[in-house]
Amino acid sequence: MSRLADPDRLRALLDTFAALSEPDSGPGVTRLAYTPLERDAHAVFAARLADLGAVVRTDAAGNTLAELAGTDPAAPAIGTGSHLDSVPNAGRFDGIAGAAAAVETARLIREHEVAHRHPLRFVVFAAEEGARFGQACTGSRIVAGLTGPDDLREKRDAEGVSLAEAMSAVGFDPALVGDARWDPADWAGFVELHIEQGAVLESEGRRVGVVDTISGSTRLRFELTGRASHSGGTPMHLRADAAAAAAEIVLLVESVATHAAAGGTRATVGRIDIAPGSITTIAGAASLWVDVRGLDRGEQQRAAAEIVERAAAACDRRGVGFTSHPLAETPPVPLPAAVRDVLVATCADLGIDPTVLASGASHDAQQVNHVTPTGMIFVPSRDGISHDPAESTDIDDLALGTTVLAAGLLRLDAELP
Ligand code: HGY
Ligand code: MN
Ligand code: MN
Repeated sequence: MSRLADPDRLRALLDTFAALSEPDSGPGVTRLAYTPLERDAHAVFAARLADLGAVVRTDAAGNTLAELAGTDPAAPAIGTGSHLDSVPNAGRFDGIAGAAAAVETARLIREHEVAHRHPLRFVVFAAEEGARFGQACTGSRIVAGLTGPDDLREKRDAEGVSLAEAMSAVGFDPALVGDARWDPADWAGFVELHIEQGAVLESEGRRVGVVDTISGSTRLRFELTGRASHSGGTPMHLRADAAAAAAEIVLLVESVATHAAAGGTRATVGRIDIAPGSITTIAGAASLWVDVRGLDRGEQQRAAAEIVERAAAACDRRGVGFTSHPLAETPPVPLPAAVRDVLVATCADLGIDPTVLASGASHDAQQVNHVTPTGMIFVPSRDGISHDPAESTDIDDLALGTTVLAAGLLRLDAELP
């Protein structure tokens, strides 16, 4: 299959997905997990694959799977895909790039009538982003057996809607998600294409990356209870200021990660809620959401524990109440060399010199790897920006990455049992 993936088709499909965004939600794309818009995006994906002759189904978790039969119906499947939900005010490429690449790969294989022994499955996972409920990769965690009905009731969004209620609202019964679990015997391998969401490829002048490890993440919510009182009448030494405590915690989170022993530890407070939020009232309450990432599991957990310990001490010193609430815990995942090496060799066949690198972001691939050997292809993110409307990837780079994906799947088809 000599022809490169078609940039114009990829651009048109990206535009179609990007148009599915919450009205009046501000700049960029807002298509949150388990919303009607996410379902609309899955419907577009399903229709494109059905037009190519794939057999399409939606599972009990809301994941969409499209299958092109291979020459050996008894063979396990090889898959590719990503996600179509977004963070608020996201860019046009996170997740969408991998879904569009999957559609284009299916098209190339069908148009060129390329024979393949294994069934090929093209998948978009539901609810990959943790932005709404805290837990990332819900759809892929469900297929990996890592999230079950009980987990879905406890996780809630900012409006208090549980994951289970959100699933029900778009037609899925959370009690049945066990039906979506994948059988490892039914799979031979999986590859996800994704934008890098960092600046390593761009800084090295490389157009394709192959991922060797995917960061883990520990996510926490801190609740601070101070004493709301008059900002003029209350002397500085008589305060229990929840906002000041929150500010101190933001800086200690940054400090812990900056001084972490093992490289690859990153920690962020991306959201703070302050109450009552009045210019003339000392904050009586604050909530902080903390995201600790790591390439070394022990260091990730150590950094998270140090953050909790130092945050509690800071609040104690200020007379501010402190509670810590775990939201999600995912270990870093080294991806199997067998798939990684096939992707590197595929790049070599195509005259591409890839960078092998770690992923700072989490991905569905790290959950799928619990079921079947999984690999990841990265395409560059301009200026390393992601989770922002300015997120951008050169469409020719996406086309090149898609060509590596298609060729890589076919090489896996030839090499896997
Ligand atoms: O949060 C992440 O790393 C990914 O974008 N879900
Ligand atoms: Mn993503
Ligand atoms: Mn993301």
